[in-house]
Amino acid sequence: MIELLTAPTPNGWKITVMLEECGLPYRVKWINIGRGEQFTPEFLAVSPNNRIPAIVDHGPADGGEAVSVFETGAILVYLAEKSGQFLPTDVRHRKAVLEWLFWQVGGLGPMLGQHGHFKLYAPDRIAYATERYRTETLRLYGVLDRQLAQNEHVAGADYSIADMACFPWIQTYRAQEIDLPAFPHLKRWYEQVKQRPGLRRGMEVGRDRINRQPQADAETRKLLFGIKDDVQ
Ligand SMILES: N[C@@H](CCC(=O)N[C@@H](CS)C(=O)NCC(=O)O)C(=O)O
Repeated sequence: MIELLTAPTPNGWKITVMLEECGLPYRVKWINIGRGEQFTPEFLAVSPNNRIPAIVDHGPADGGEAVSVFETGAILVYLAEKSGQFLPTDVRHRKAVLEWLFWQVGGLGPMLGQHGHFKLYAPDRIAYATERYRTETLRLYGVLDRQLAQNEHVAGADYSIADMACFPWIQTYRAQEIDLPAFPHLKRWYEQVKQRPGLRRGMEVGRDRINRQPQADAETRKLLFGIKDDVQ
């Protein structure tokens, strides 16, 4: 059994999508990041970077004691290897999936995260920061659009953990005020993979728990954004 420590956010949904797609049994332990549960010693023992998601595999392949994994890229690779799905084993296709997976965790996620932060949550509107991250977001959309003009899926012909890493972030396009139809190949892919039953189930996990206004609460602002309201 896989124990998933998570919250309903794009990074969390990468893993619920993979767990639904690959069919490994799992149970969810919710971590309320707006209340600081990512800083408890129990959570830090499995996720020392105090970020969700993380997993604990209580039935690892070697039959030994439970294995914990943090960082979505590492979790996706771990689950792909455990289930034997969504990460090809031949050298060329495997390296393509890893390239796009690392591109997502090192670029698409962090840049869209910063764009969303300055656009939606920052206490002051800082035009330079918003514009800088918007420009980078649009550049990354363009990179993905060109890749999907040549390939059915993010890392080539087959659906893989690279698609699962990208989808929950692209799904934020409305909040980020990105014109998806301006990226026709990306839009084609988005509409196509959105039909997958496993992906749909994974994206539904925790929907009723979403905090749509994290900036509205002083304690959450302090915990998530480091904003201390008493300091000017
Ligand atoms: N690089 C990390 C990013 C994870 C991440 O940023 N998680 C956010 C939620 S989407 C989080 O846990 N935030 C809690 C905090 O900032 O204290 C990964 O890919 O796992």
